[in-house]
Amino acid sequence: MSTSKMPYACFLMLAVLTTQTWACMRRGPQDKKPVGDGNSVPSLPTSSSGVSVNACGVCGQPISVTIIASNQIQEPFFEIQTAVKGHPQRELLHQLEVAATQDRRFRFVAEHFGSMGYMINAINGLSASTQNKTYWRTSSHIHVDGLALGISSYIPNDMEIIMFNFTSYATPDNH
Ligand code: B12
Repeated sequence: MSTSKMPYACFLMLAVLTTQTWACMRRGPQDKKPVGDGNSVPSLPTSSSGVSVNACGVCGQPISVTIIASNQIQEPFFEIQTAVKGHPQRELLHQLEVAATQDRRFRFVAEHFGSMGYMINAINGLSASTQNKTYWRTSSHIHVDGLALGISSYIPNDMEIIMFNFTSYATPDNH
């Protein structure tokens, strides 16, 4: 290499080294850091492939919802309630996960059905039954006739009261 080209080559090498060092500084600490504190929208972490992703997926402003699960049709009857406060607005499934973490009675079992996502099969140990024609009907104080979407698709509004009522569909109107 001619001596006249040496400064350009040195400058290029310096630029490459500096960029790589910055990239390492950006990626190193964040890859190990837990994402968010559960109460706030997390900052953009970096995935293992180096692409910036929002760990929360599609989510909005913090909202509060009340979740009630009620069984009044077979013993032992119960009604449980919890307030999920200040979590990002997103699909009901996520609010339900928080409810289950806050209160063990909200532990639930769900089955996945392709593009419709999850259907709730059991809450607080009480399972739906095809034999008895029972299921966990979902509704809210806004949608009193029942949610038209499942828990993987429905996005609650702030201050919405979501209800899971253990219901019989033995009578045709109860879907
Ligand atoms: C029968 C039926 C039910 C029965 C299923 C039990 C049974 N053993 O029959 C019961 C009454 C339990 C039910 C419940 C609900 N259902 Co329903 N159901 C149907 C219906 C009429 C037929 C499904 C079927 O038998 N397909 C044929 C079989 C061979 O296919 P399959 O994949 O095995 O069917 C299963 C799934 O569809 C699943 N399933 C039924 N409903 C739902 C709802 C969701 C969100 C999921 C993930 C799965 C699921 O149960 C079926 C039997 O195992 C469809 C409408 C339709 N024509 O498809 C609505 C339908 C699937 N249901 C619907 C809804 C909204 C609900 C509820 C959320 C209603 C509510 N507000 O509570 C709840 C689920 C709540 C929960 N616990 O999570 C919507 C789903 C819309 C969407 N894209 O999310 C549909 C498309 C009706 C509609 N047009 O609004 N449902």
